[in-house]
Formats: sequence, structure tokens, C-alpha cells
Amino acid sequence: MTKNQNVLSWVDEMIKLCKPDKVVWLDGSEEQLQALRDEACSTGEMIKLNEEKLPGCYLHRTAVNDVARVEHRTFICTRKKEDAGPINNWEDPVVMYDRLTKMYDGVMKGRTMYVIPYCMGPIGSKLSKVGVELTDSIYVVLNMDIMTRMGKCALEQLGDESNDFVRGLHSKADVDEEKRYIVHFPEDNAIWSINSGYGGNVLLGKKCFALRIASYQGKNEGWMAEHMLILGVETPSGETKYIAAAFPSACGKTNLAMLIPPEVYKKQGYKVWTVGDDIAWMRIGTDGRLWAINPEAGFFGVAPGTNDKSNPNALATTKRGTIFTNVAHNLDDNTVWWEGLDKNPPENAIDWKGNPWNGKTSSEKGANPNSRFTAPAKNCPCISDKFNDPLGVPISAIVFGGRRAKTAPLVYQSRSWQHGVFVGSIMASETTAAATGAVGVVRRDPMAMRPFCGYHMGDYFGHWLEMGKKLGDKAPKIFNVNWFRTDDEGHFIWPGFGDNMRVLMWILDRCEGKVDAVETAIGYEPKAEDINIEGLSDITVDTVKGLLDVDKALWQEEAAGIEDFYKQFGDRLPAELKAELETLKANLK
Ligand code: OXD
Ligand code: MN
Repeated sequence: MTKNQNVLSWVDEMIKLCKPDKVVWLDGSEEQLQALRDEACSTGEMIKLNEEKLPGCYLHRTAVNDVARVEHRTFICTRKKEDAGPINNWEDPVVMYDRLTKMYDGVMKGRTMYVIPYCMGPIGSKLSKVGVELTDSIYVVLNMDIMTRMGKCALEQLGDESNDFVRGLHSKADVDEEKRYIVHFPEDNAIWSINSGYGGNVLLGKKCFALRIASYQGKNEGWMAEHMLILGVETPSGETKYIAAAFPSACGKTNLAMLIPPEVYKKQGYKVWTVGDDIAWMRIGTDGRLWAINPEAGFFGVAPGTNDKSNPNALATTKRGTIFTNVAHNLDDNTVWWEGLDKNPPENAIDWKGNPWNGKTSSEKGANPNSRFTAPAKNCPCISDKFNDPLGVPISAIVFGGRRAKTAPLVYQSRSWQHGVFVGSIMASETTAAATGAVGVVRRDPMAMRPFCGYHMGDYFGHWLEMGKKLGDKAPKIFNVNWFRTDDEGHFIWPGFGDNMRVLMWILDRCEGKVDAVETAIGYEPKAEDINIEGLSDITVDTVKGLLDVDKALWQEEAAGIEDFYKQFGDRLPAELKAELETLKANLK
């Protein structure tokens, strides 16, 4: 399928190591893919769902010990330890290659190796990059088909000579969690993943390449790979402005990316278009502005909580050609169910662990809290017409956000790009089920990249500052939002979902200098009456005032926490961020 010797000789080397019985190159053709779907169904790896209700859809269950990303087993192996930084796990690449080579030796005996050439980003775009993933899992092949542009087109994008492709090696091996490794060698453009079958650990184009390896490439090549959704807001006059927004895993990026405008905006003719829901690659265009593409071709979304109120567009996206992972299987009509889909759980079902399950009587969950849908972006009713545009879209605003019960206000704007980098660097959020470990604990997650930055976080902040200098007055404005403030009983105060558009509208008005702001200790805030609450029954101007309140005592604690967090970066923490912290402390006095 290719004459590229760099690809061919690496694949040969890996075949010698893994010793598969058979090697299959994926060309991206429907016949080849359908044969693999049929094979996966014949072995029980996947279950074909109701062709009438869910055409082309399948269900897969991972091993019970293998349902989320494993940050404690994820490594960045740079030659110098300090280049991986204090937040990443590190091992000497020589030691790690040696350890893993022993584990891969003969691991595919009796199995087939699938060779998946794939392109991250639109075919023909200068912003796109190619990877090749070798795997022994049909589930991985079929997910990569949805999540990337896969097959011959990717090898054509690479060309016959180029060596600029990411070498990804994956084997499920025995799915042994004690021997699970998700390892990145940024200096070799390589990713080795073993003993997992969970998406975030094994779809190597996604977190491993498009964030960890790409962030490292972006630093060296002068661009940015970020954990951000991209959406466009179209005004009644037909002009569209784009926003990129970073939130930690399972904090509502997919919902925000696909939001349905509230009536007050809909009736005026506003529309929201989705470019991406998880990852943005951004470069400075010839016009000096920041342009973004979504490197992915599908959505790997969290299923629980997705319903026709929270995200009708996502739900519609999953109605054909979708792979569901770890949701409940409704045996009555051979469909799927998850918590929060509707109020009518099936009685005759199989839960995500594969056990008989009655949703009406069982106290157990039917779907894993991190169960997923892998759905083609082209199914999405609000997919942007720029989704495949090789140039991407120009970004007007960058938005950071997290899940904070108290501290962070509904929205504030940074005073400058430099202050905005500070705002991103101090992001914190309550943890979710997307990674293994305790849920609901507040942890610092700078730019939502804590689990995904492929090099020293201090240098990453430095790279952000550099990009700001290059962008100058063309730089997007930077904001922070928090949809998750709670009242004394722990209930969310802000309605969220589609109503978040009310906050996005203030953000876009700020970008265009159409609305004033109030200067506070932490940055610019809206006047409460400038957030449009028309049509919201439970929210008054006073509620908005409360949501915008900056509690100085809480922020002083926050500043102390930031100071502590910053210490670990030592002299790789840019002086500009230290200065911003001092300004914050002074403002809070
Ligand atoms: C994801 C994640 O799957 O962030 O997008 O974990
Ligand atoms: Mn994510």
C-alpha cells in the first residue's frame, strides 16, 4: 500500500518483535471494515445492535479492570528526566524500551497484527499529521476508523519519502493491569501501549498522539495542541465567530460544543456549529490570527447523562455507525441504555460487566460511569461546514473552565494574554470518572492538560507566553468560566447546557468591544445585568450577582494553593507567571 521505506522498515521491525500469525494493512475500504465487524461479532468481541433502530451500531465491553485512562501507568520517556517535568511519570527510554521489548516479544503469536495508517486532521491540510498504529485488536481498528481519517488516504498524505509519522504500537496482551503501560517517547515520535483495551489508552491517535506527542511537536514547531473543543456561533447576519474551550475530562466539552441555543437566541436566528469536542490544533495563519482544526473525525463521548435534553445533537449523532462501550444492553429490543438516558431503564438487560441486569430493581449501575460512544462527526446535526476545511477556523476567544463548587465565578476575562496564561495555569477541577482514582477531589489541571502535556509543564507555560508574543494584538481574548457553582444544599445554581450560550454571548461581545466589564481582583467580570437571563425562570439579576461573587478569603486560600503548586516547576516556571501570582495576592489584600 505504500513505498515509504520509513514506514515499511518500522512495520517489519515490529512484526519481528511481536511475531503475529498474520499481518493485515487497513486500506479504509468499507468491504474490509465490514468483514472485520462481522469477525468481531463472530468471536463475541462486539455485539451487533438492532439494525432498524441503530443501523451500523455495535456494543463492546472491556475487561472490568480496564475502563478508564490510567494516569499512574502513563509515561513520558525523554532522555533527560527534567524534560518530562514534575507532573509526568518518567522512565529512562533505554530502560523502558528494554522492559517493554520483553513484553512485546511474541505477544501477537496466534493473533493478527492490523496496520492502521491514519491522518489526524483533514486530508490535504498543512495542519494535519500522520500516524501508523499497529494493534492486535479489531475493536481498536473499528474505533480508529471512526475517530480518524484512516487507510490509503493517510499514506497518500504522508507521501513516499517523509519520516514524519508517529509510530504507535499497541497490544491488548493479557489485559493485565499490573503490566499495563501507556508510554510515549516524544523524541522518537513513538507510542507503546500494552495490556489495555480502553479507548483513551489504546486509540493512539487521540490522547497519546494528538495531545501528548503533538504538544511536544507544537512546542518545537511553533504551534499548539490543546485539550479544547471548538465551536462556532453564527449571528443572524450570517457571520460566524469561533471559540476554543478547555475543560478537564468529563466536564461537559461535548455538551458545550453541541449546544442548542436557548429560545431567546434561537428566535433571533443565532446558530451554534460544532468543529470539535475534545482536541484543537492551532497555528498562526498568514493573517496573523490563531487558526484551529479538530484533528479527529469522530466523538469519543461519555454516554451517561447524554439525553435528548442535555445534548440532543450528541444523541442524534449516536444513532448510526456508532460503537458503544460499557453501556447496558437492552435485550428486549437489542439496543443500549445508560444512566441518565431516560427514566425508563430496561428490565431485561445485561449490565456493562456482562451480568443479567434489571434496571427497575437493581441498585447497581447498568452502564459504567465512564462508558462511551464512538460516533462519526459527520452524523452530528450541528457539524460545522468548516469541519473538513484544510485551513481550519479563526479563533476569537479561548475559554478555560473547571468544576468548582465555590471559588471560581460564572465567568471572568483575563486582563491580557499573559494574565490569561496565568488563568489557564491555575485551573483546578473536581476529578471525574474519566481516569482511574478518586472522583470529586479538587486537583490543579492547568489548561486541562495535566494528563496530556508531553513535556515539562513549566516549558509548556513558556510556550503559551511565546505564542502570545507572536500573536500580539491579533491574539484571541482569554476567559474563565465555571458552570458548576453550588448552593448550600449542593445544587447547581446555573442551569448550564444550552443556557451556557448566554455566557458565550458576553464573551463574544467582549471580543468585539461591544460591552463593558467591571475590574475585580481576579480579572474583568460582567455587570450582572449584562448576562442575558430572558426566559430563565429561576435566575434573577441577584442570582447572577451571587454567581459572579469573588470571595476574597477563598481566593487567598486559592493563591496559597497556587503558590504551592508552582513550587514544583522550580526555575522552569516563567517569571511572568510568578509576577501574575504576586499581582493576584496584592489585589486580594
Ligand atoms: C477523553 C478524556 O476521553 O479526556 O476525552 O478522558
Ligand atoms: Mn478529553
